[in-house]
Amino acid sequence: MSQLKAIIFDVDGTLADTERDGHRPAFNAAFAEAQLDWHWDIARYGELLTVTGGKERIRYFMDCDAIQLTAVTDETAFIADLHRAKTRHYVNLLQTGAIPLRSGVVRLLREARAAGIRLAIATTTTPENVVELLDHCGIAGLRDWFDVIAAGDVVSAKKPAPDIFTLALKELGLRAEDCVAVEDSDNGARAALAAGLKALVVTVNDYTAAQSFGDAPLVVDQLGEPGQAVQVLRGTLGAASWVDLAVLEQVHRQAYLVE
Ligand code: XBP
Ligand code: MG
Repeated sequence: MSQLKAIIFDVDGTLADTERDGHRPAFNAAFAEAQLDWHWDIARYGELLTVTGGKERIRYFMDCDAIQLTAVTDETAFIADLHRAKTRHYVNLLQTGAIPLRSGVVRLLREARAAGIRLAIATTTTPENVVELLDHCGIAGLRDWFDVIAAGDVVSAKKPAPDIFTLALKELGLRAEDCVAVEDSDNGARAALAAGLKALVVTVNDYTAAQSFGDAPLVVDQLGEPGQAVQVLRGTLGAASWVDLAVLEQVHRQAYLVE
């Protein structure tokens, strides 16, 4: 078993609660701008989150509702244009600083850096969404804390396929057993596990709390902070009261013990 060398974070739902009040309104703004009478309410968006990736999610919605736009000759180009508008709306929102990082994220990132543990990102979302989130969350230079940002269409198969985690590992120059992954969703957990990242911590949110997360050894409601009680849904924090670096090291040790 090797030492823990890096932590690979998902972004949406993990670093920040971006979906309900970030991506969702940005999709709706793009639909309105394109004069489509589509509106994704909170519940419908939760169903659509089954599919990762914004362009893939739009196509899935059109398929589910059997939507055929007679004026559209090239559906792929239409979806790409609509998605570009969505990204513009989403980035505009991020630039207002409206989306904070989740509880415990900055604390854990700082602990990891202090211990010489490297940081990486493996996400489905569009790369500019990641840097704009990191640049506008109130921590100067945060994007530079990450050695690797693997994001979006650089892989052909999005989560739950392992590809984005495999790419992050390759760019880190590390093996799965050198790392811990932090995710928030079943799709993300399945992707991490399929890439061999058995040391996996899941921090759920309202959209994902009832999902299953494969064999993820630790599932909590948040990373937590001093004074904020963490609810443990699976596994144990040991003597800790929130998810600190020692907890990640424990998850890592346990995951790669010889069976
Ligand atoms: C995140 C996503 C993303 C965002 C939208 O999945 O599914 O698609 O909802 O981003 P994960 P884009 O957290 O599992 O990586 O619209 O930029 O694709
Ligand atoms: Mg996620």
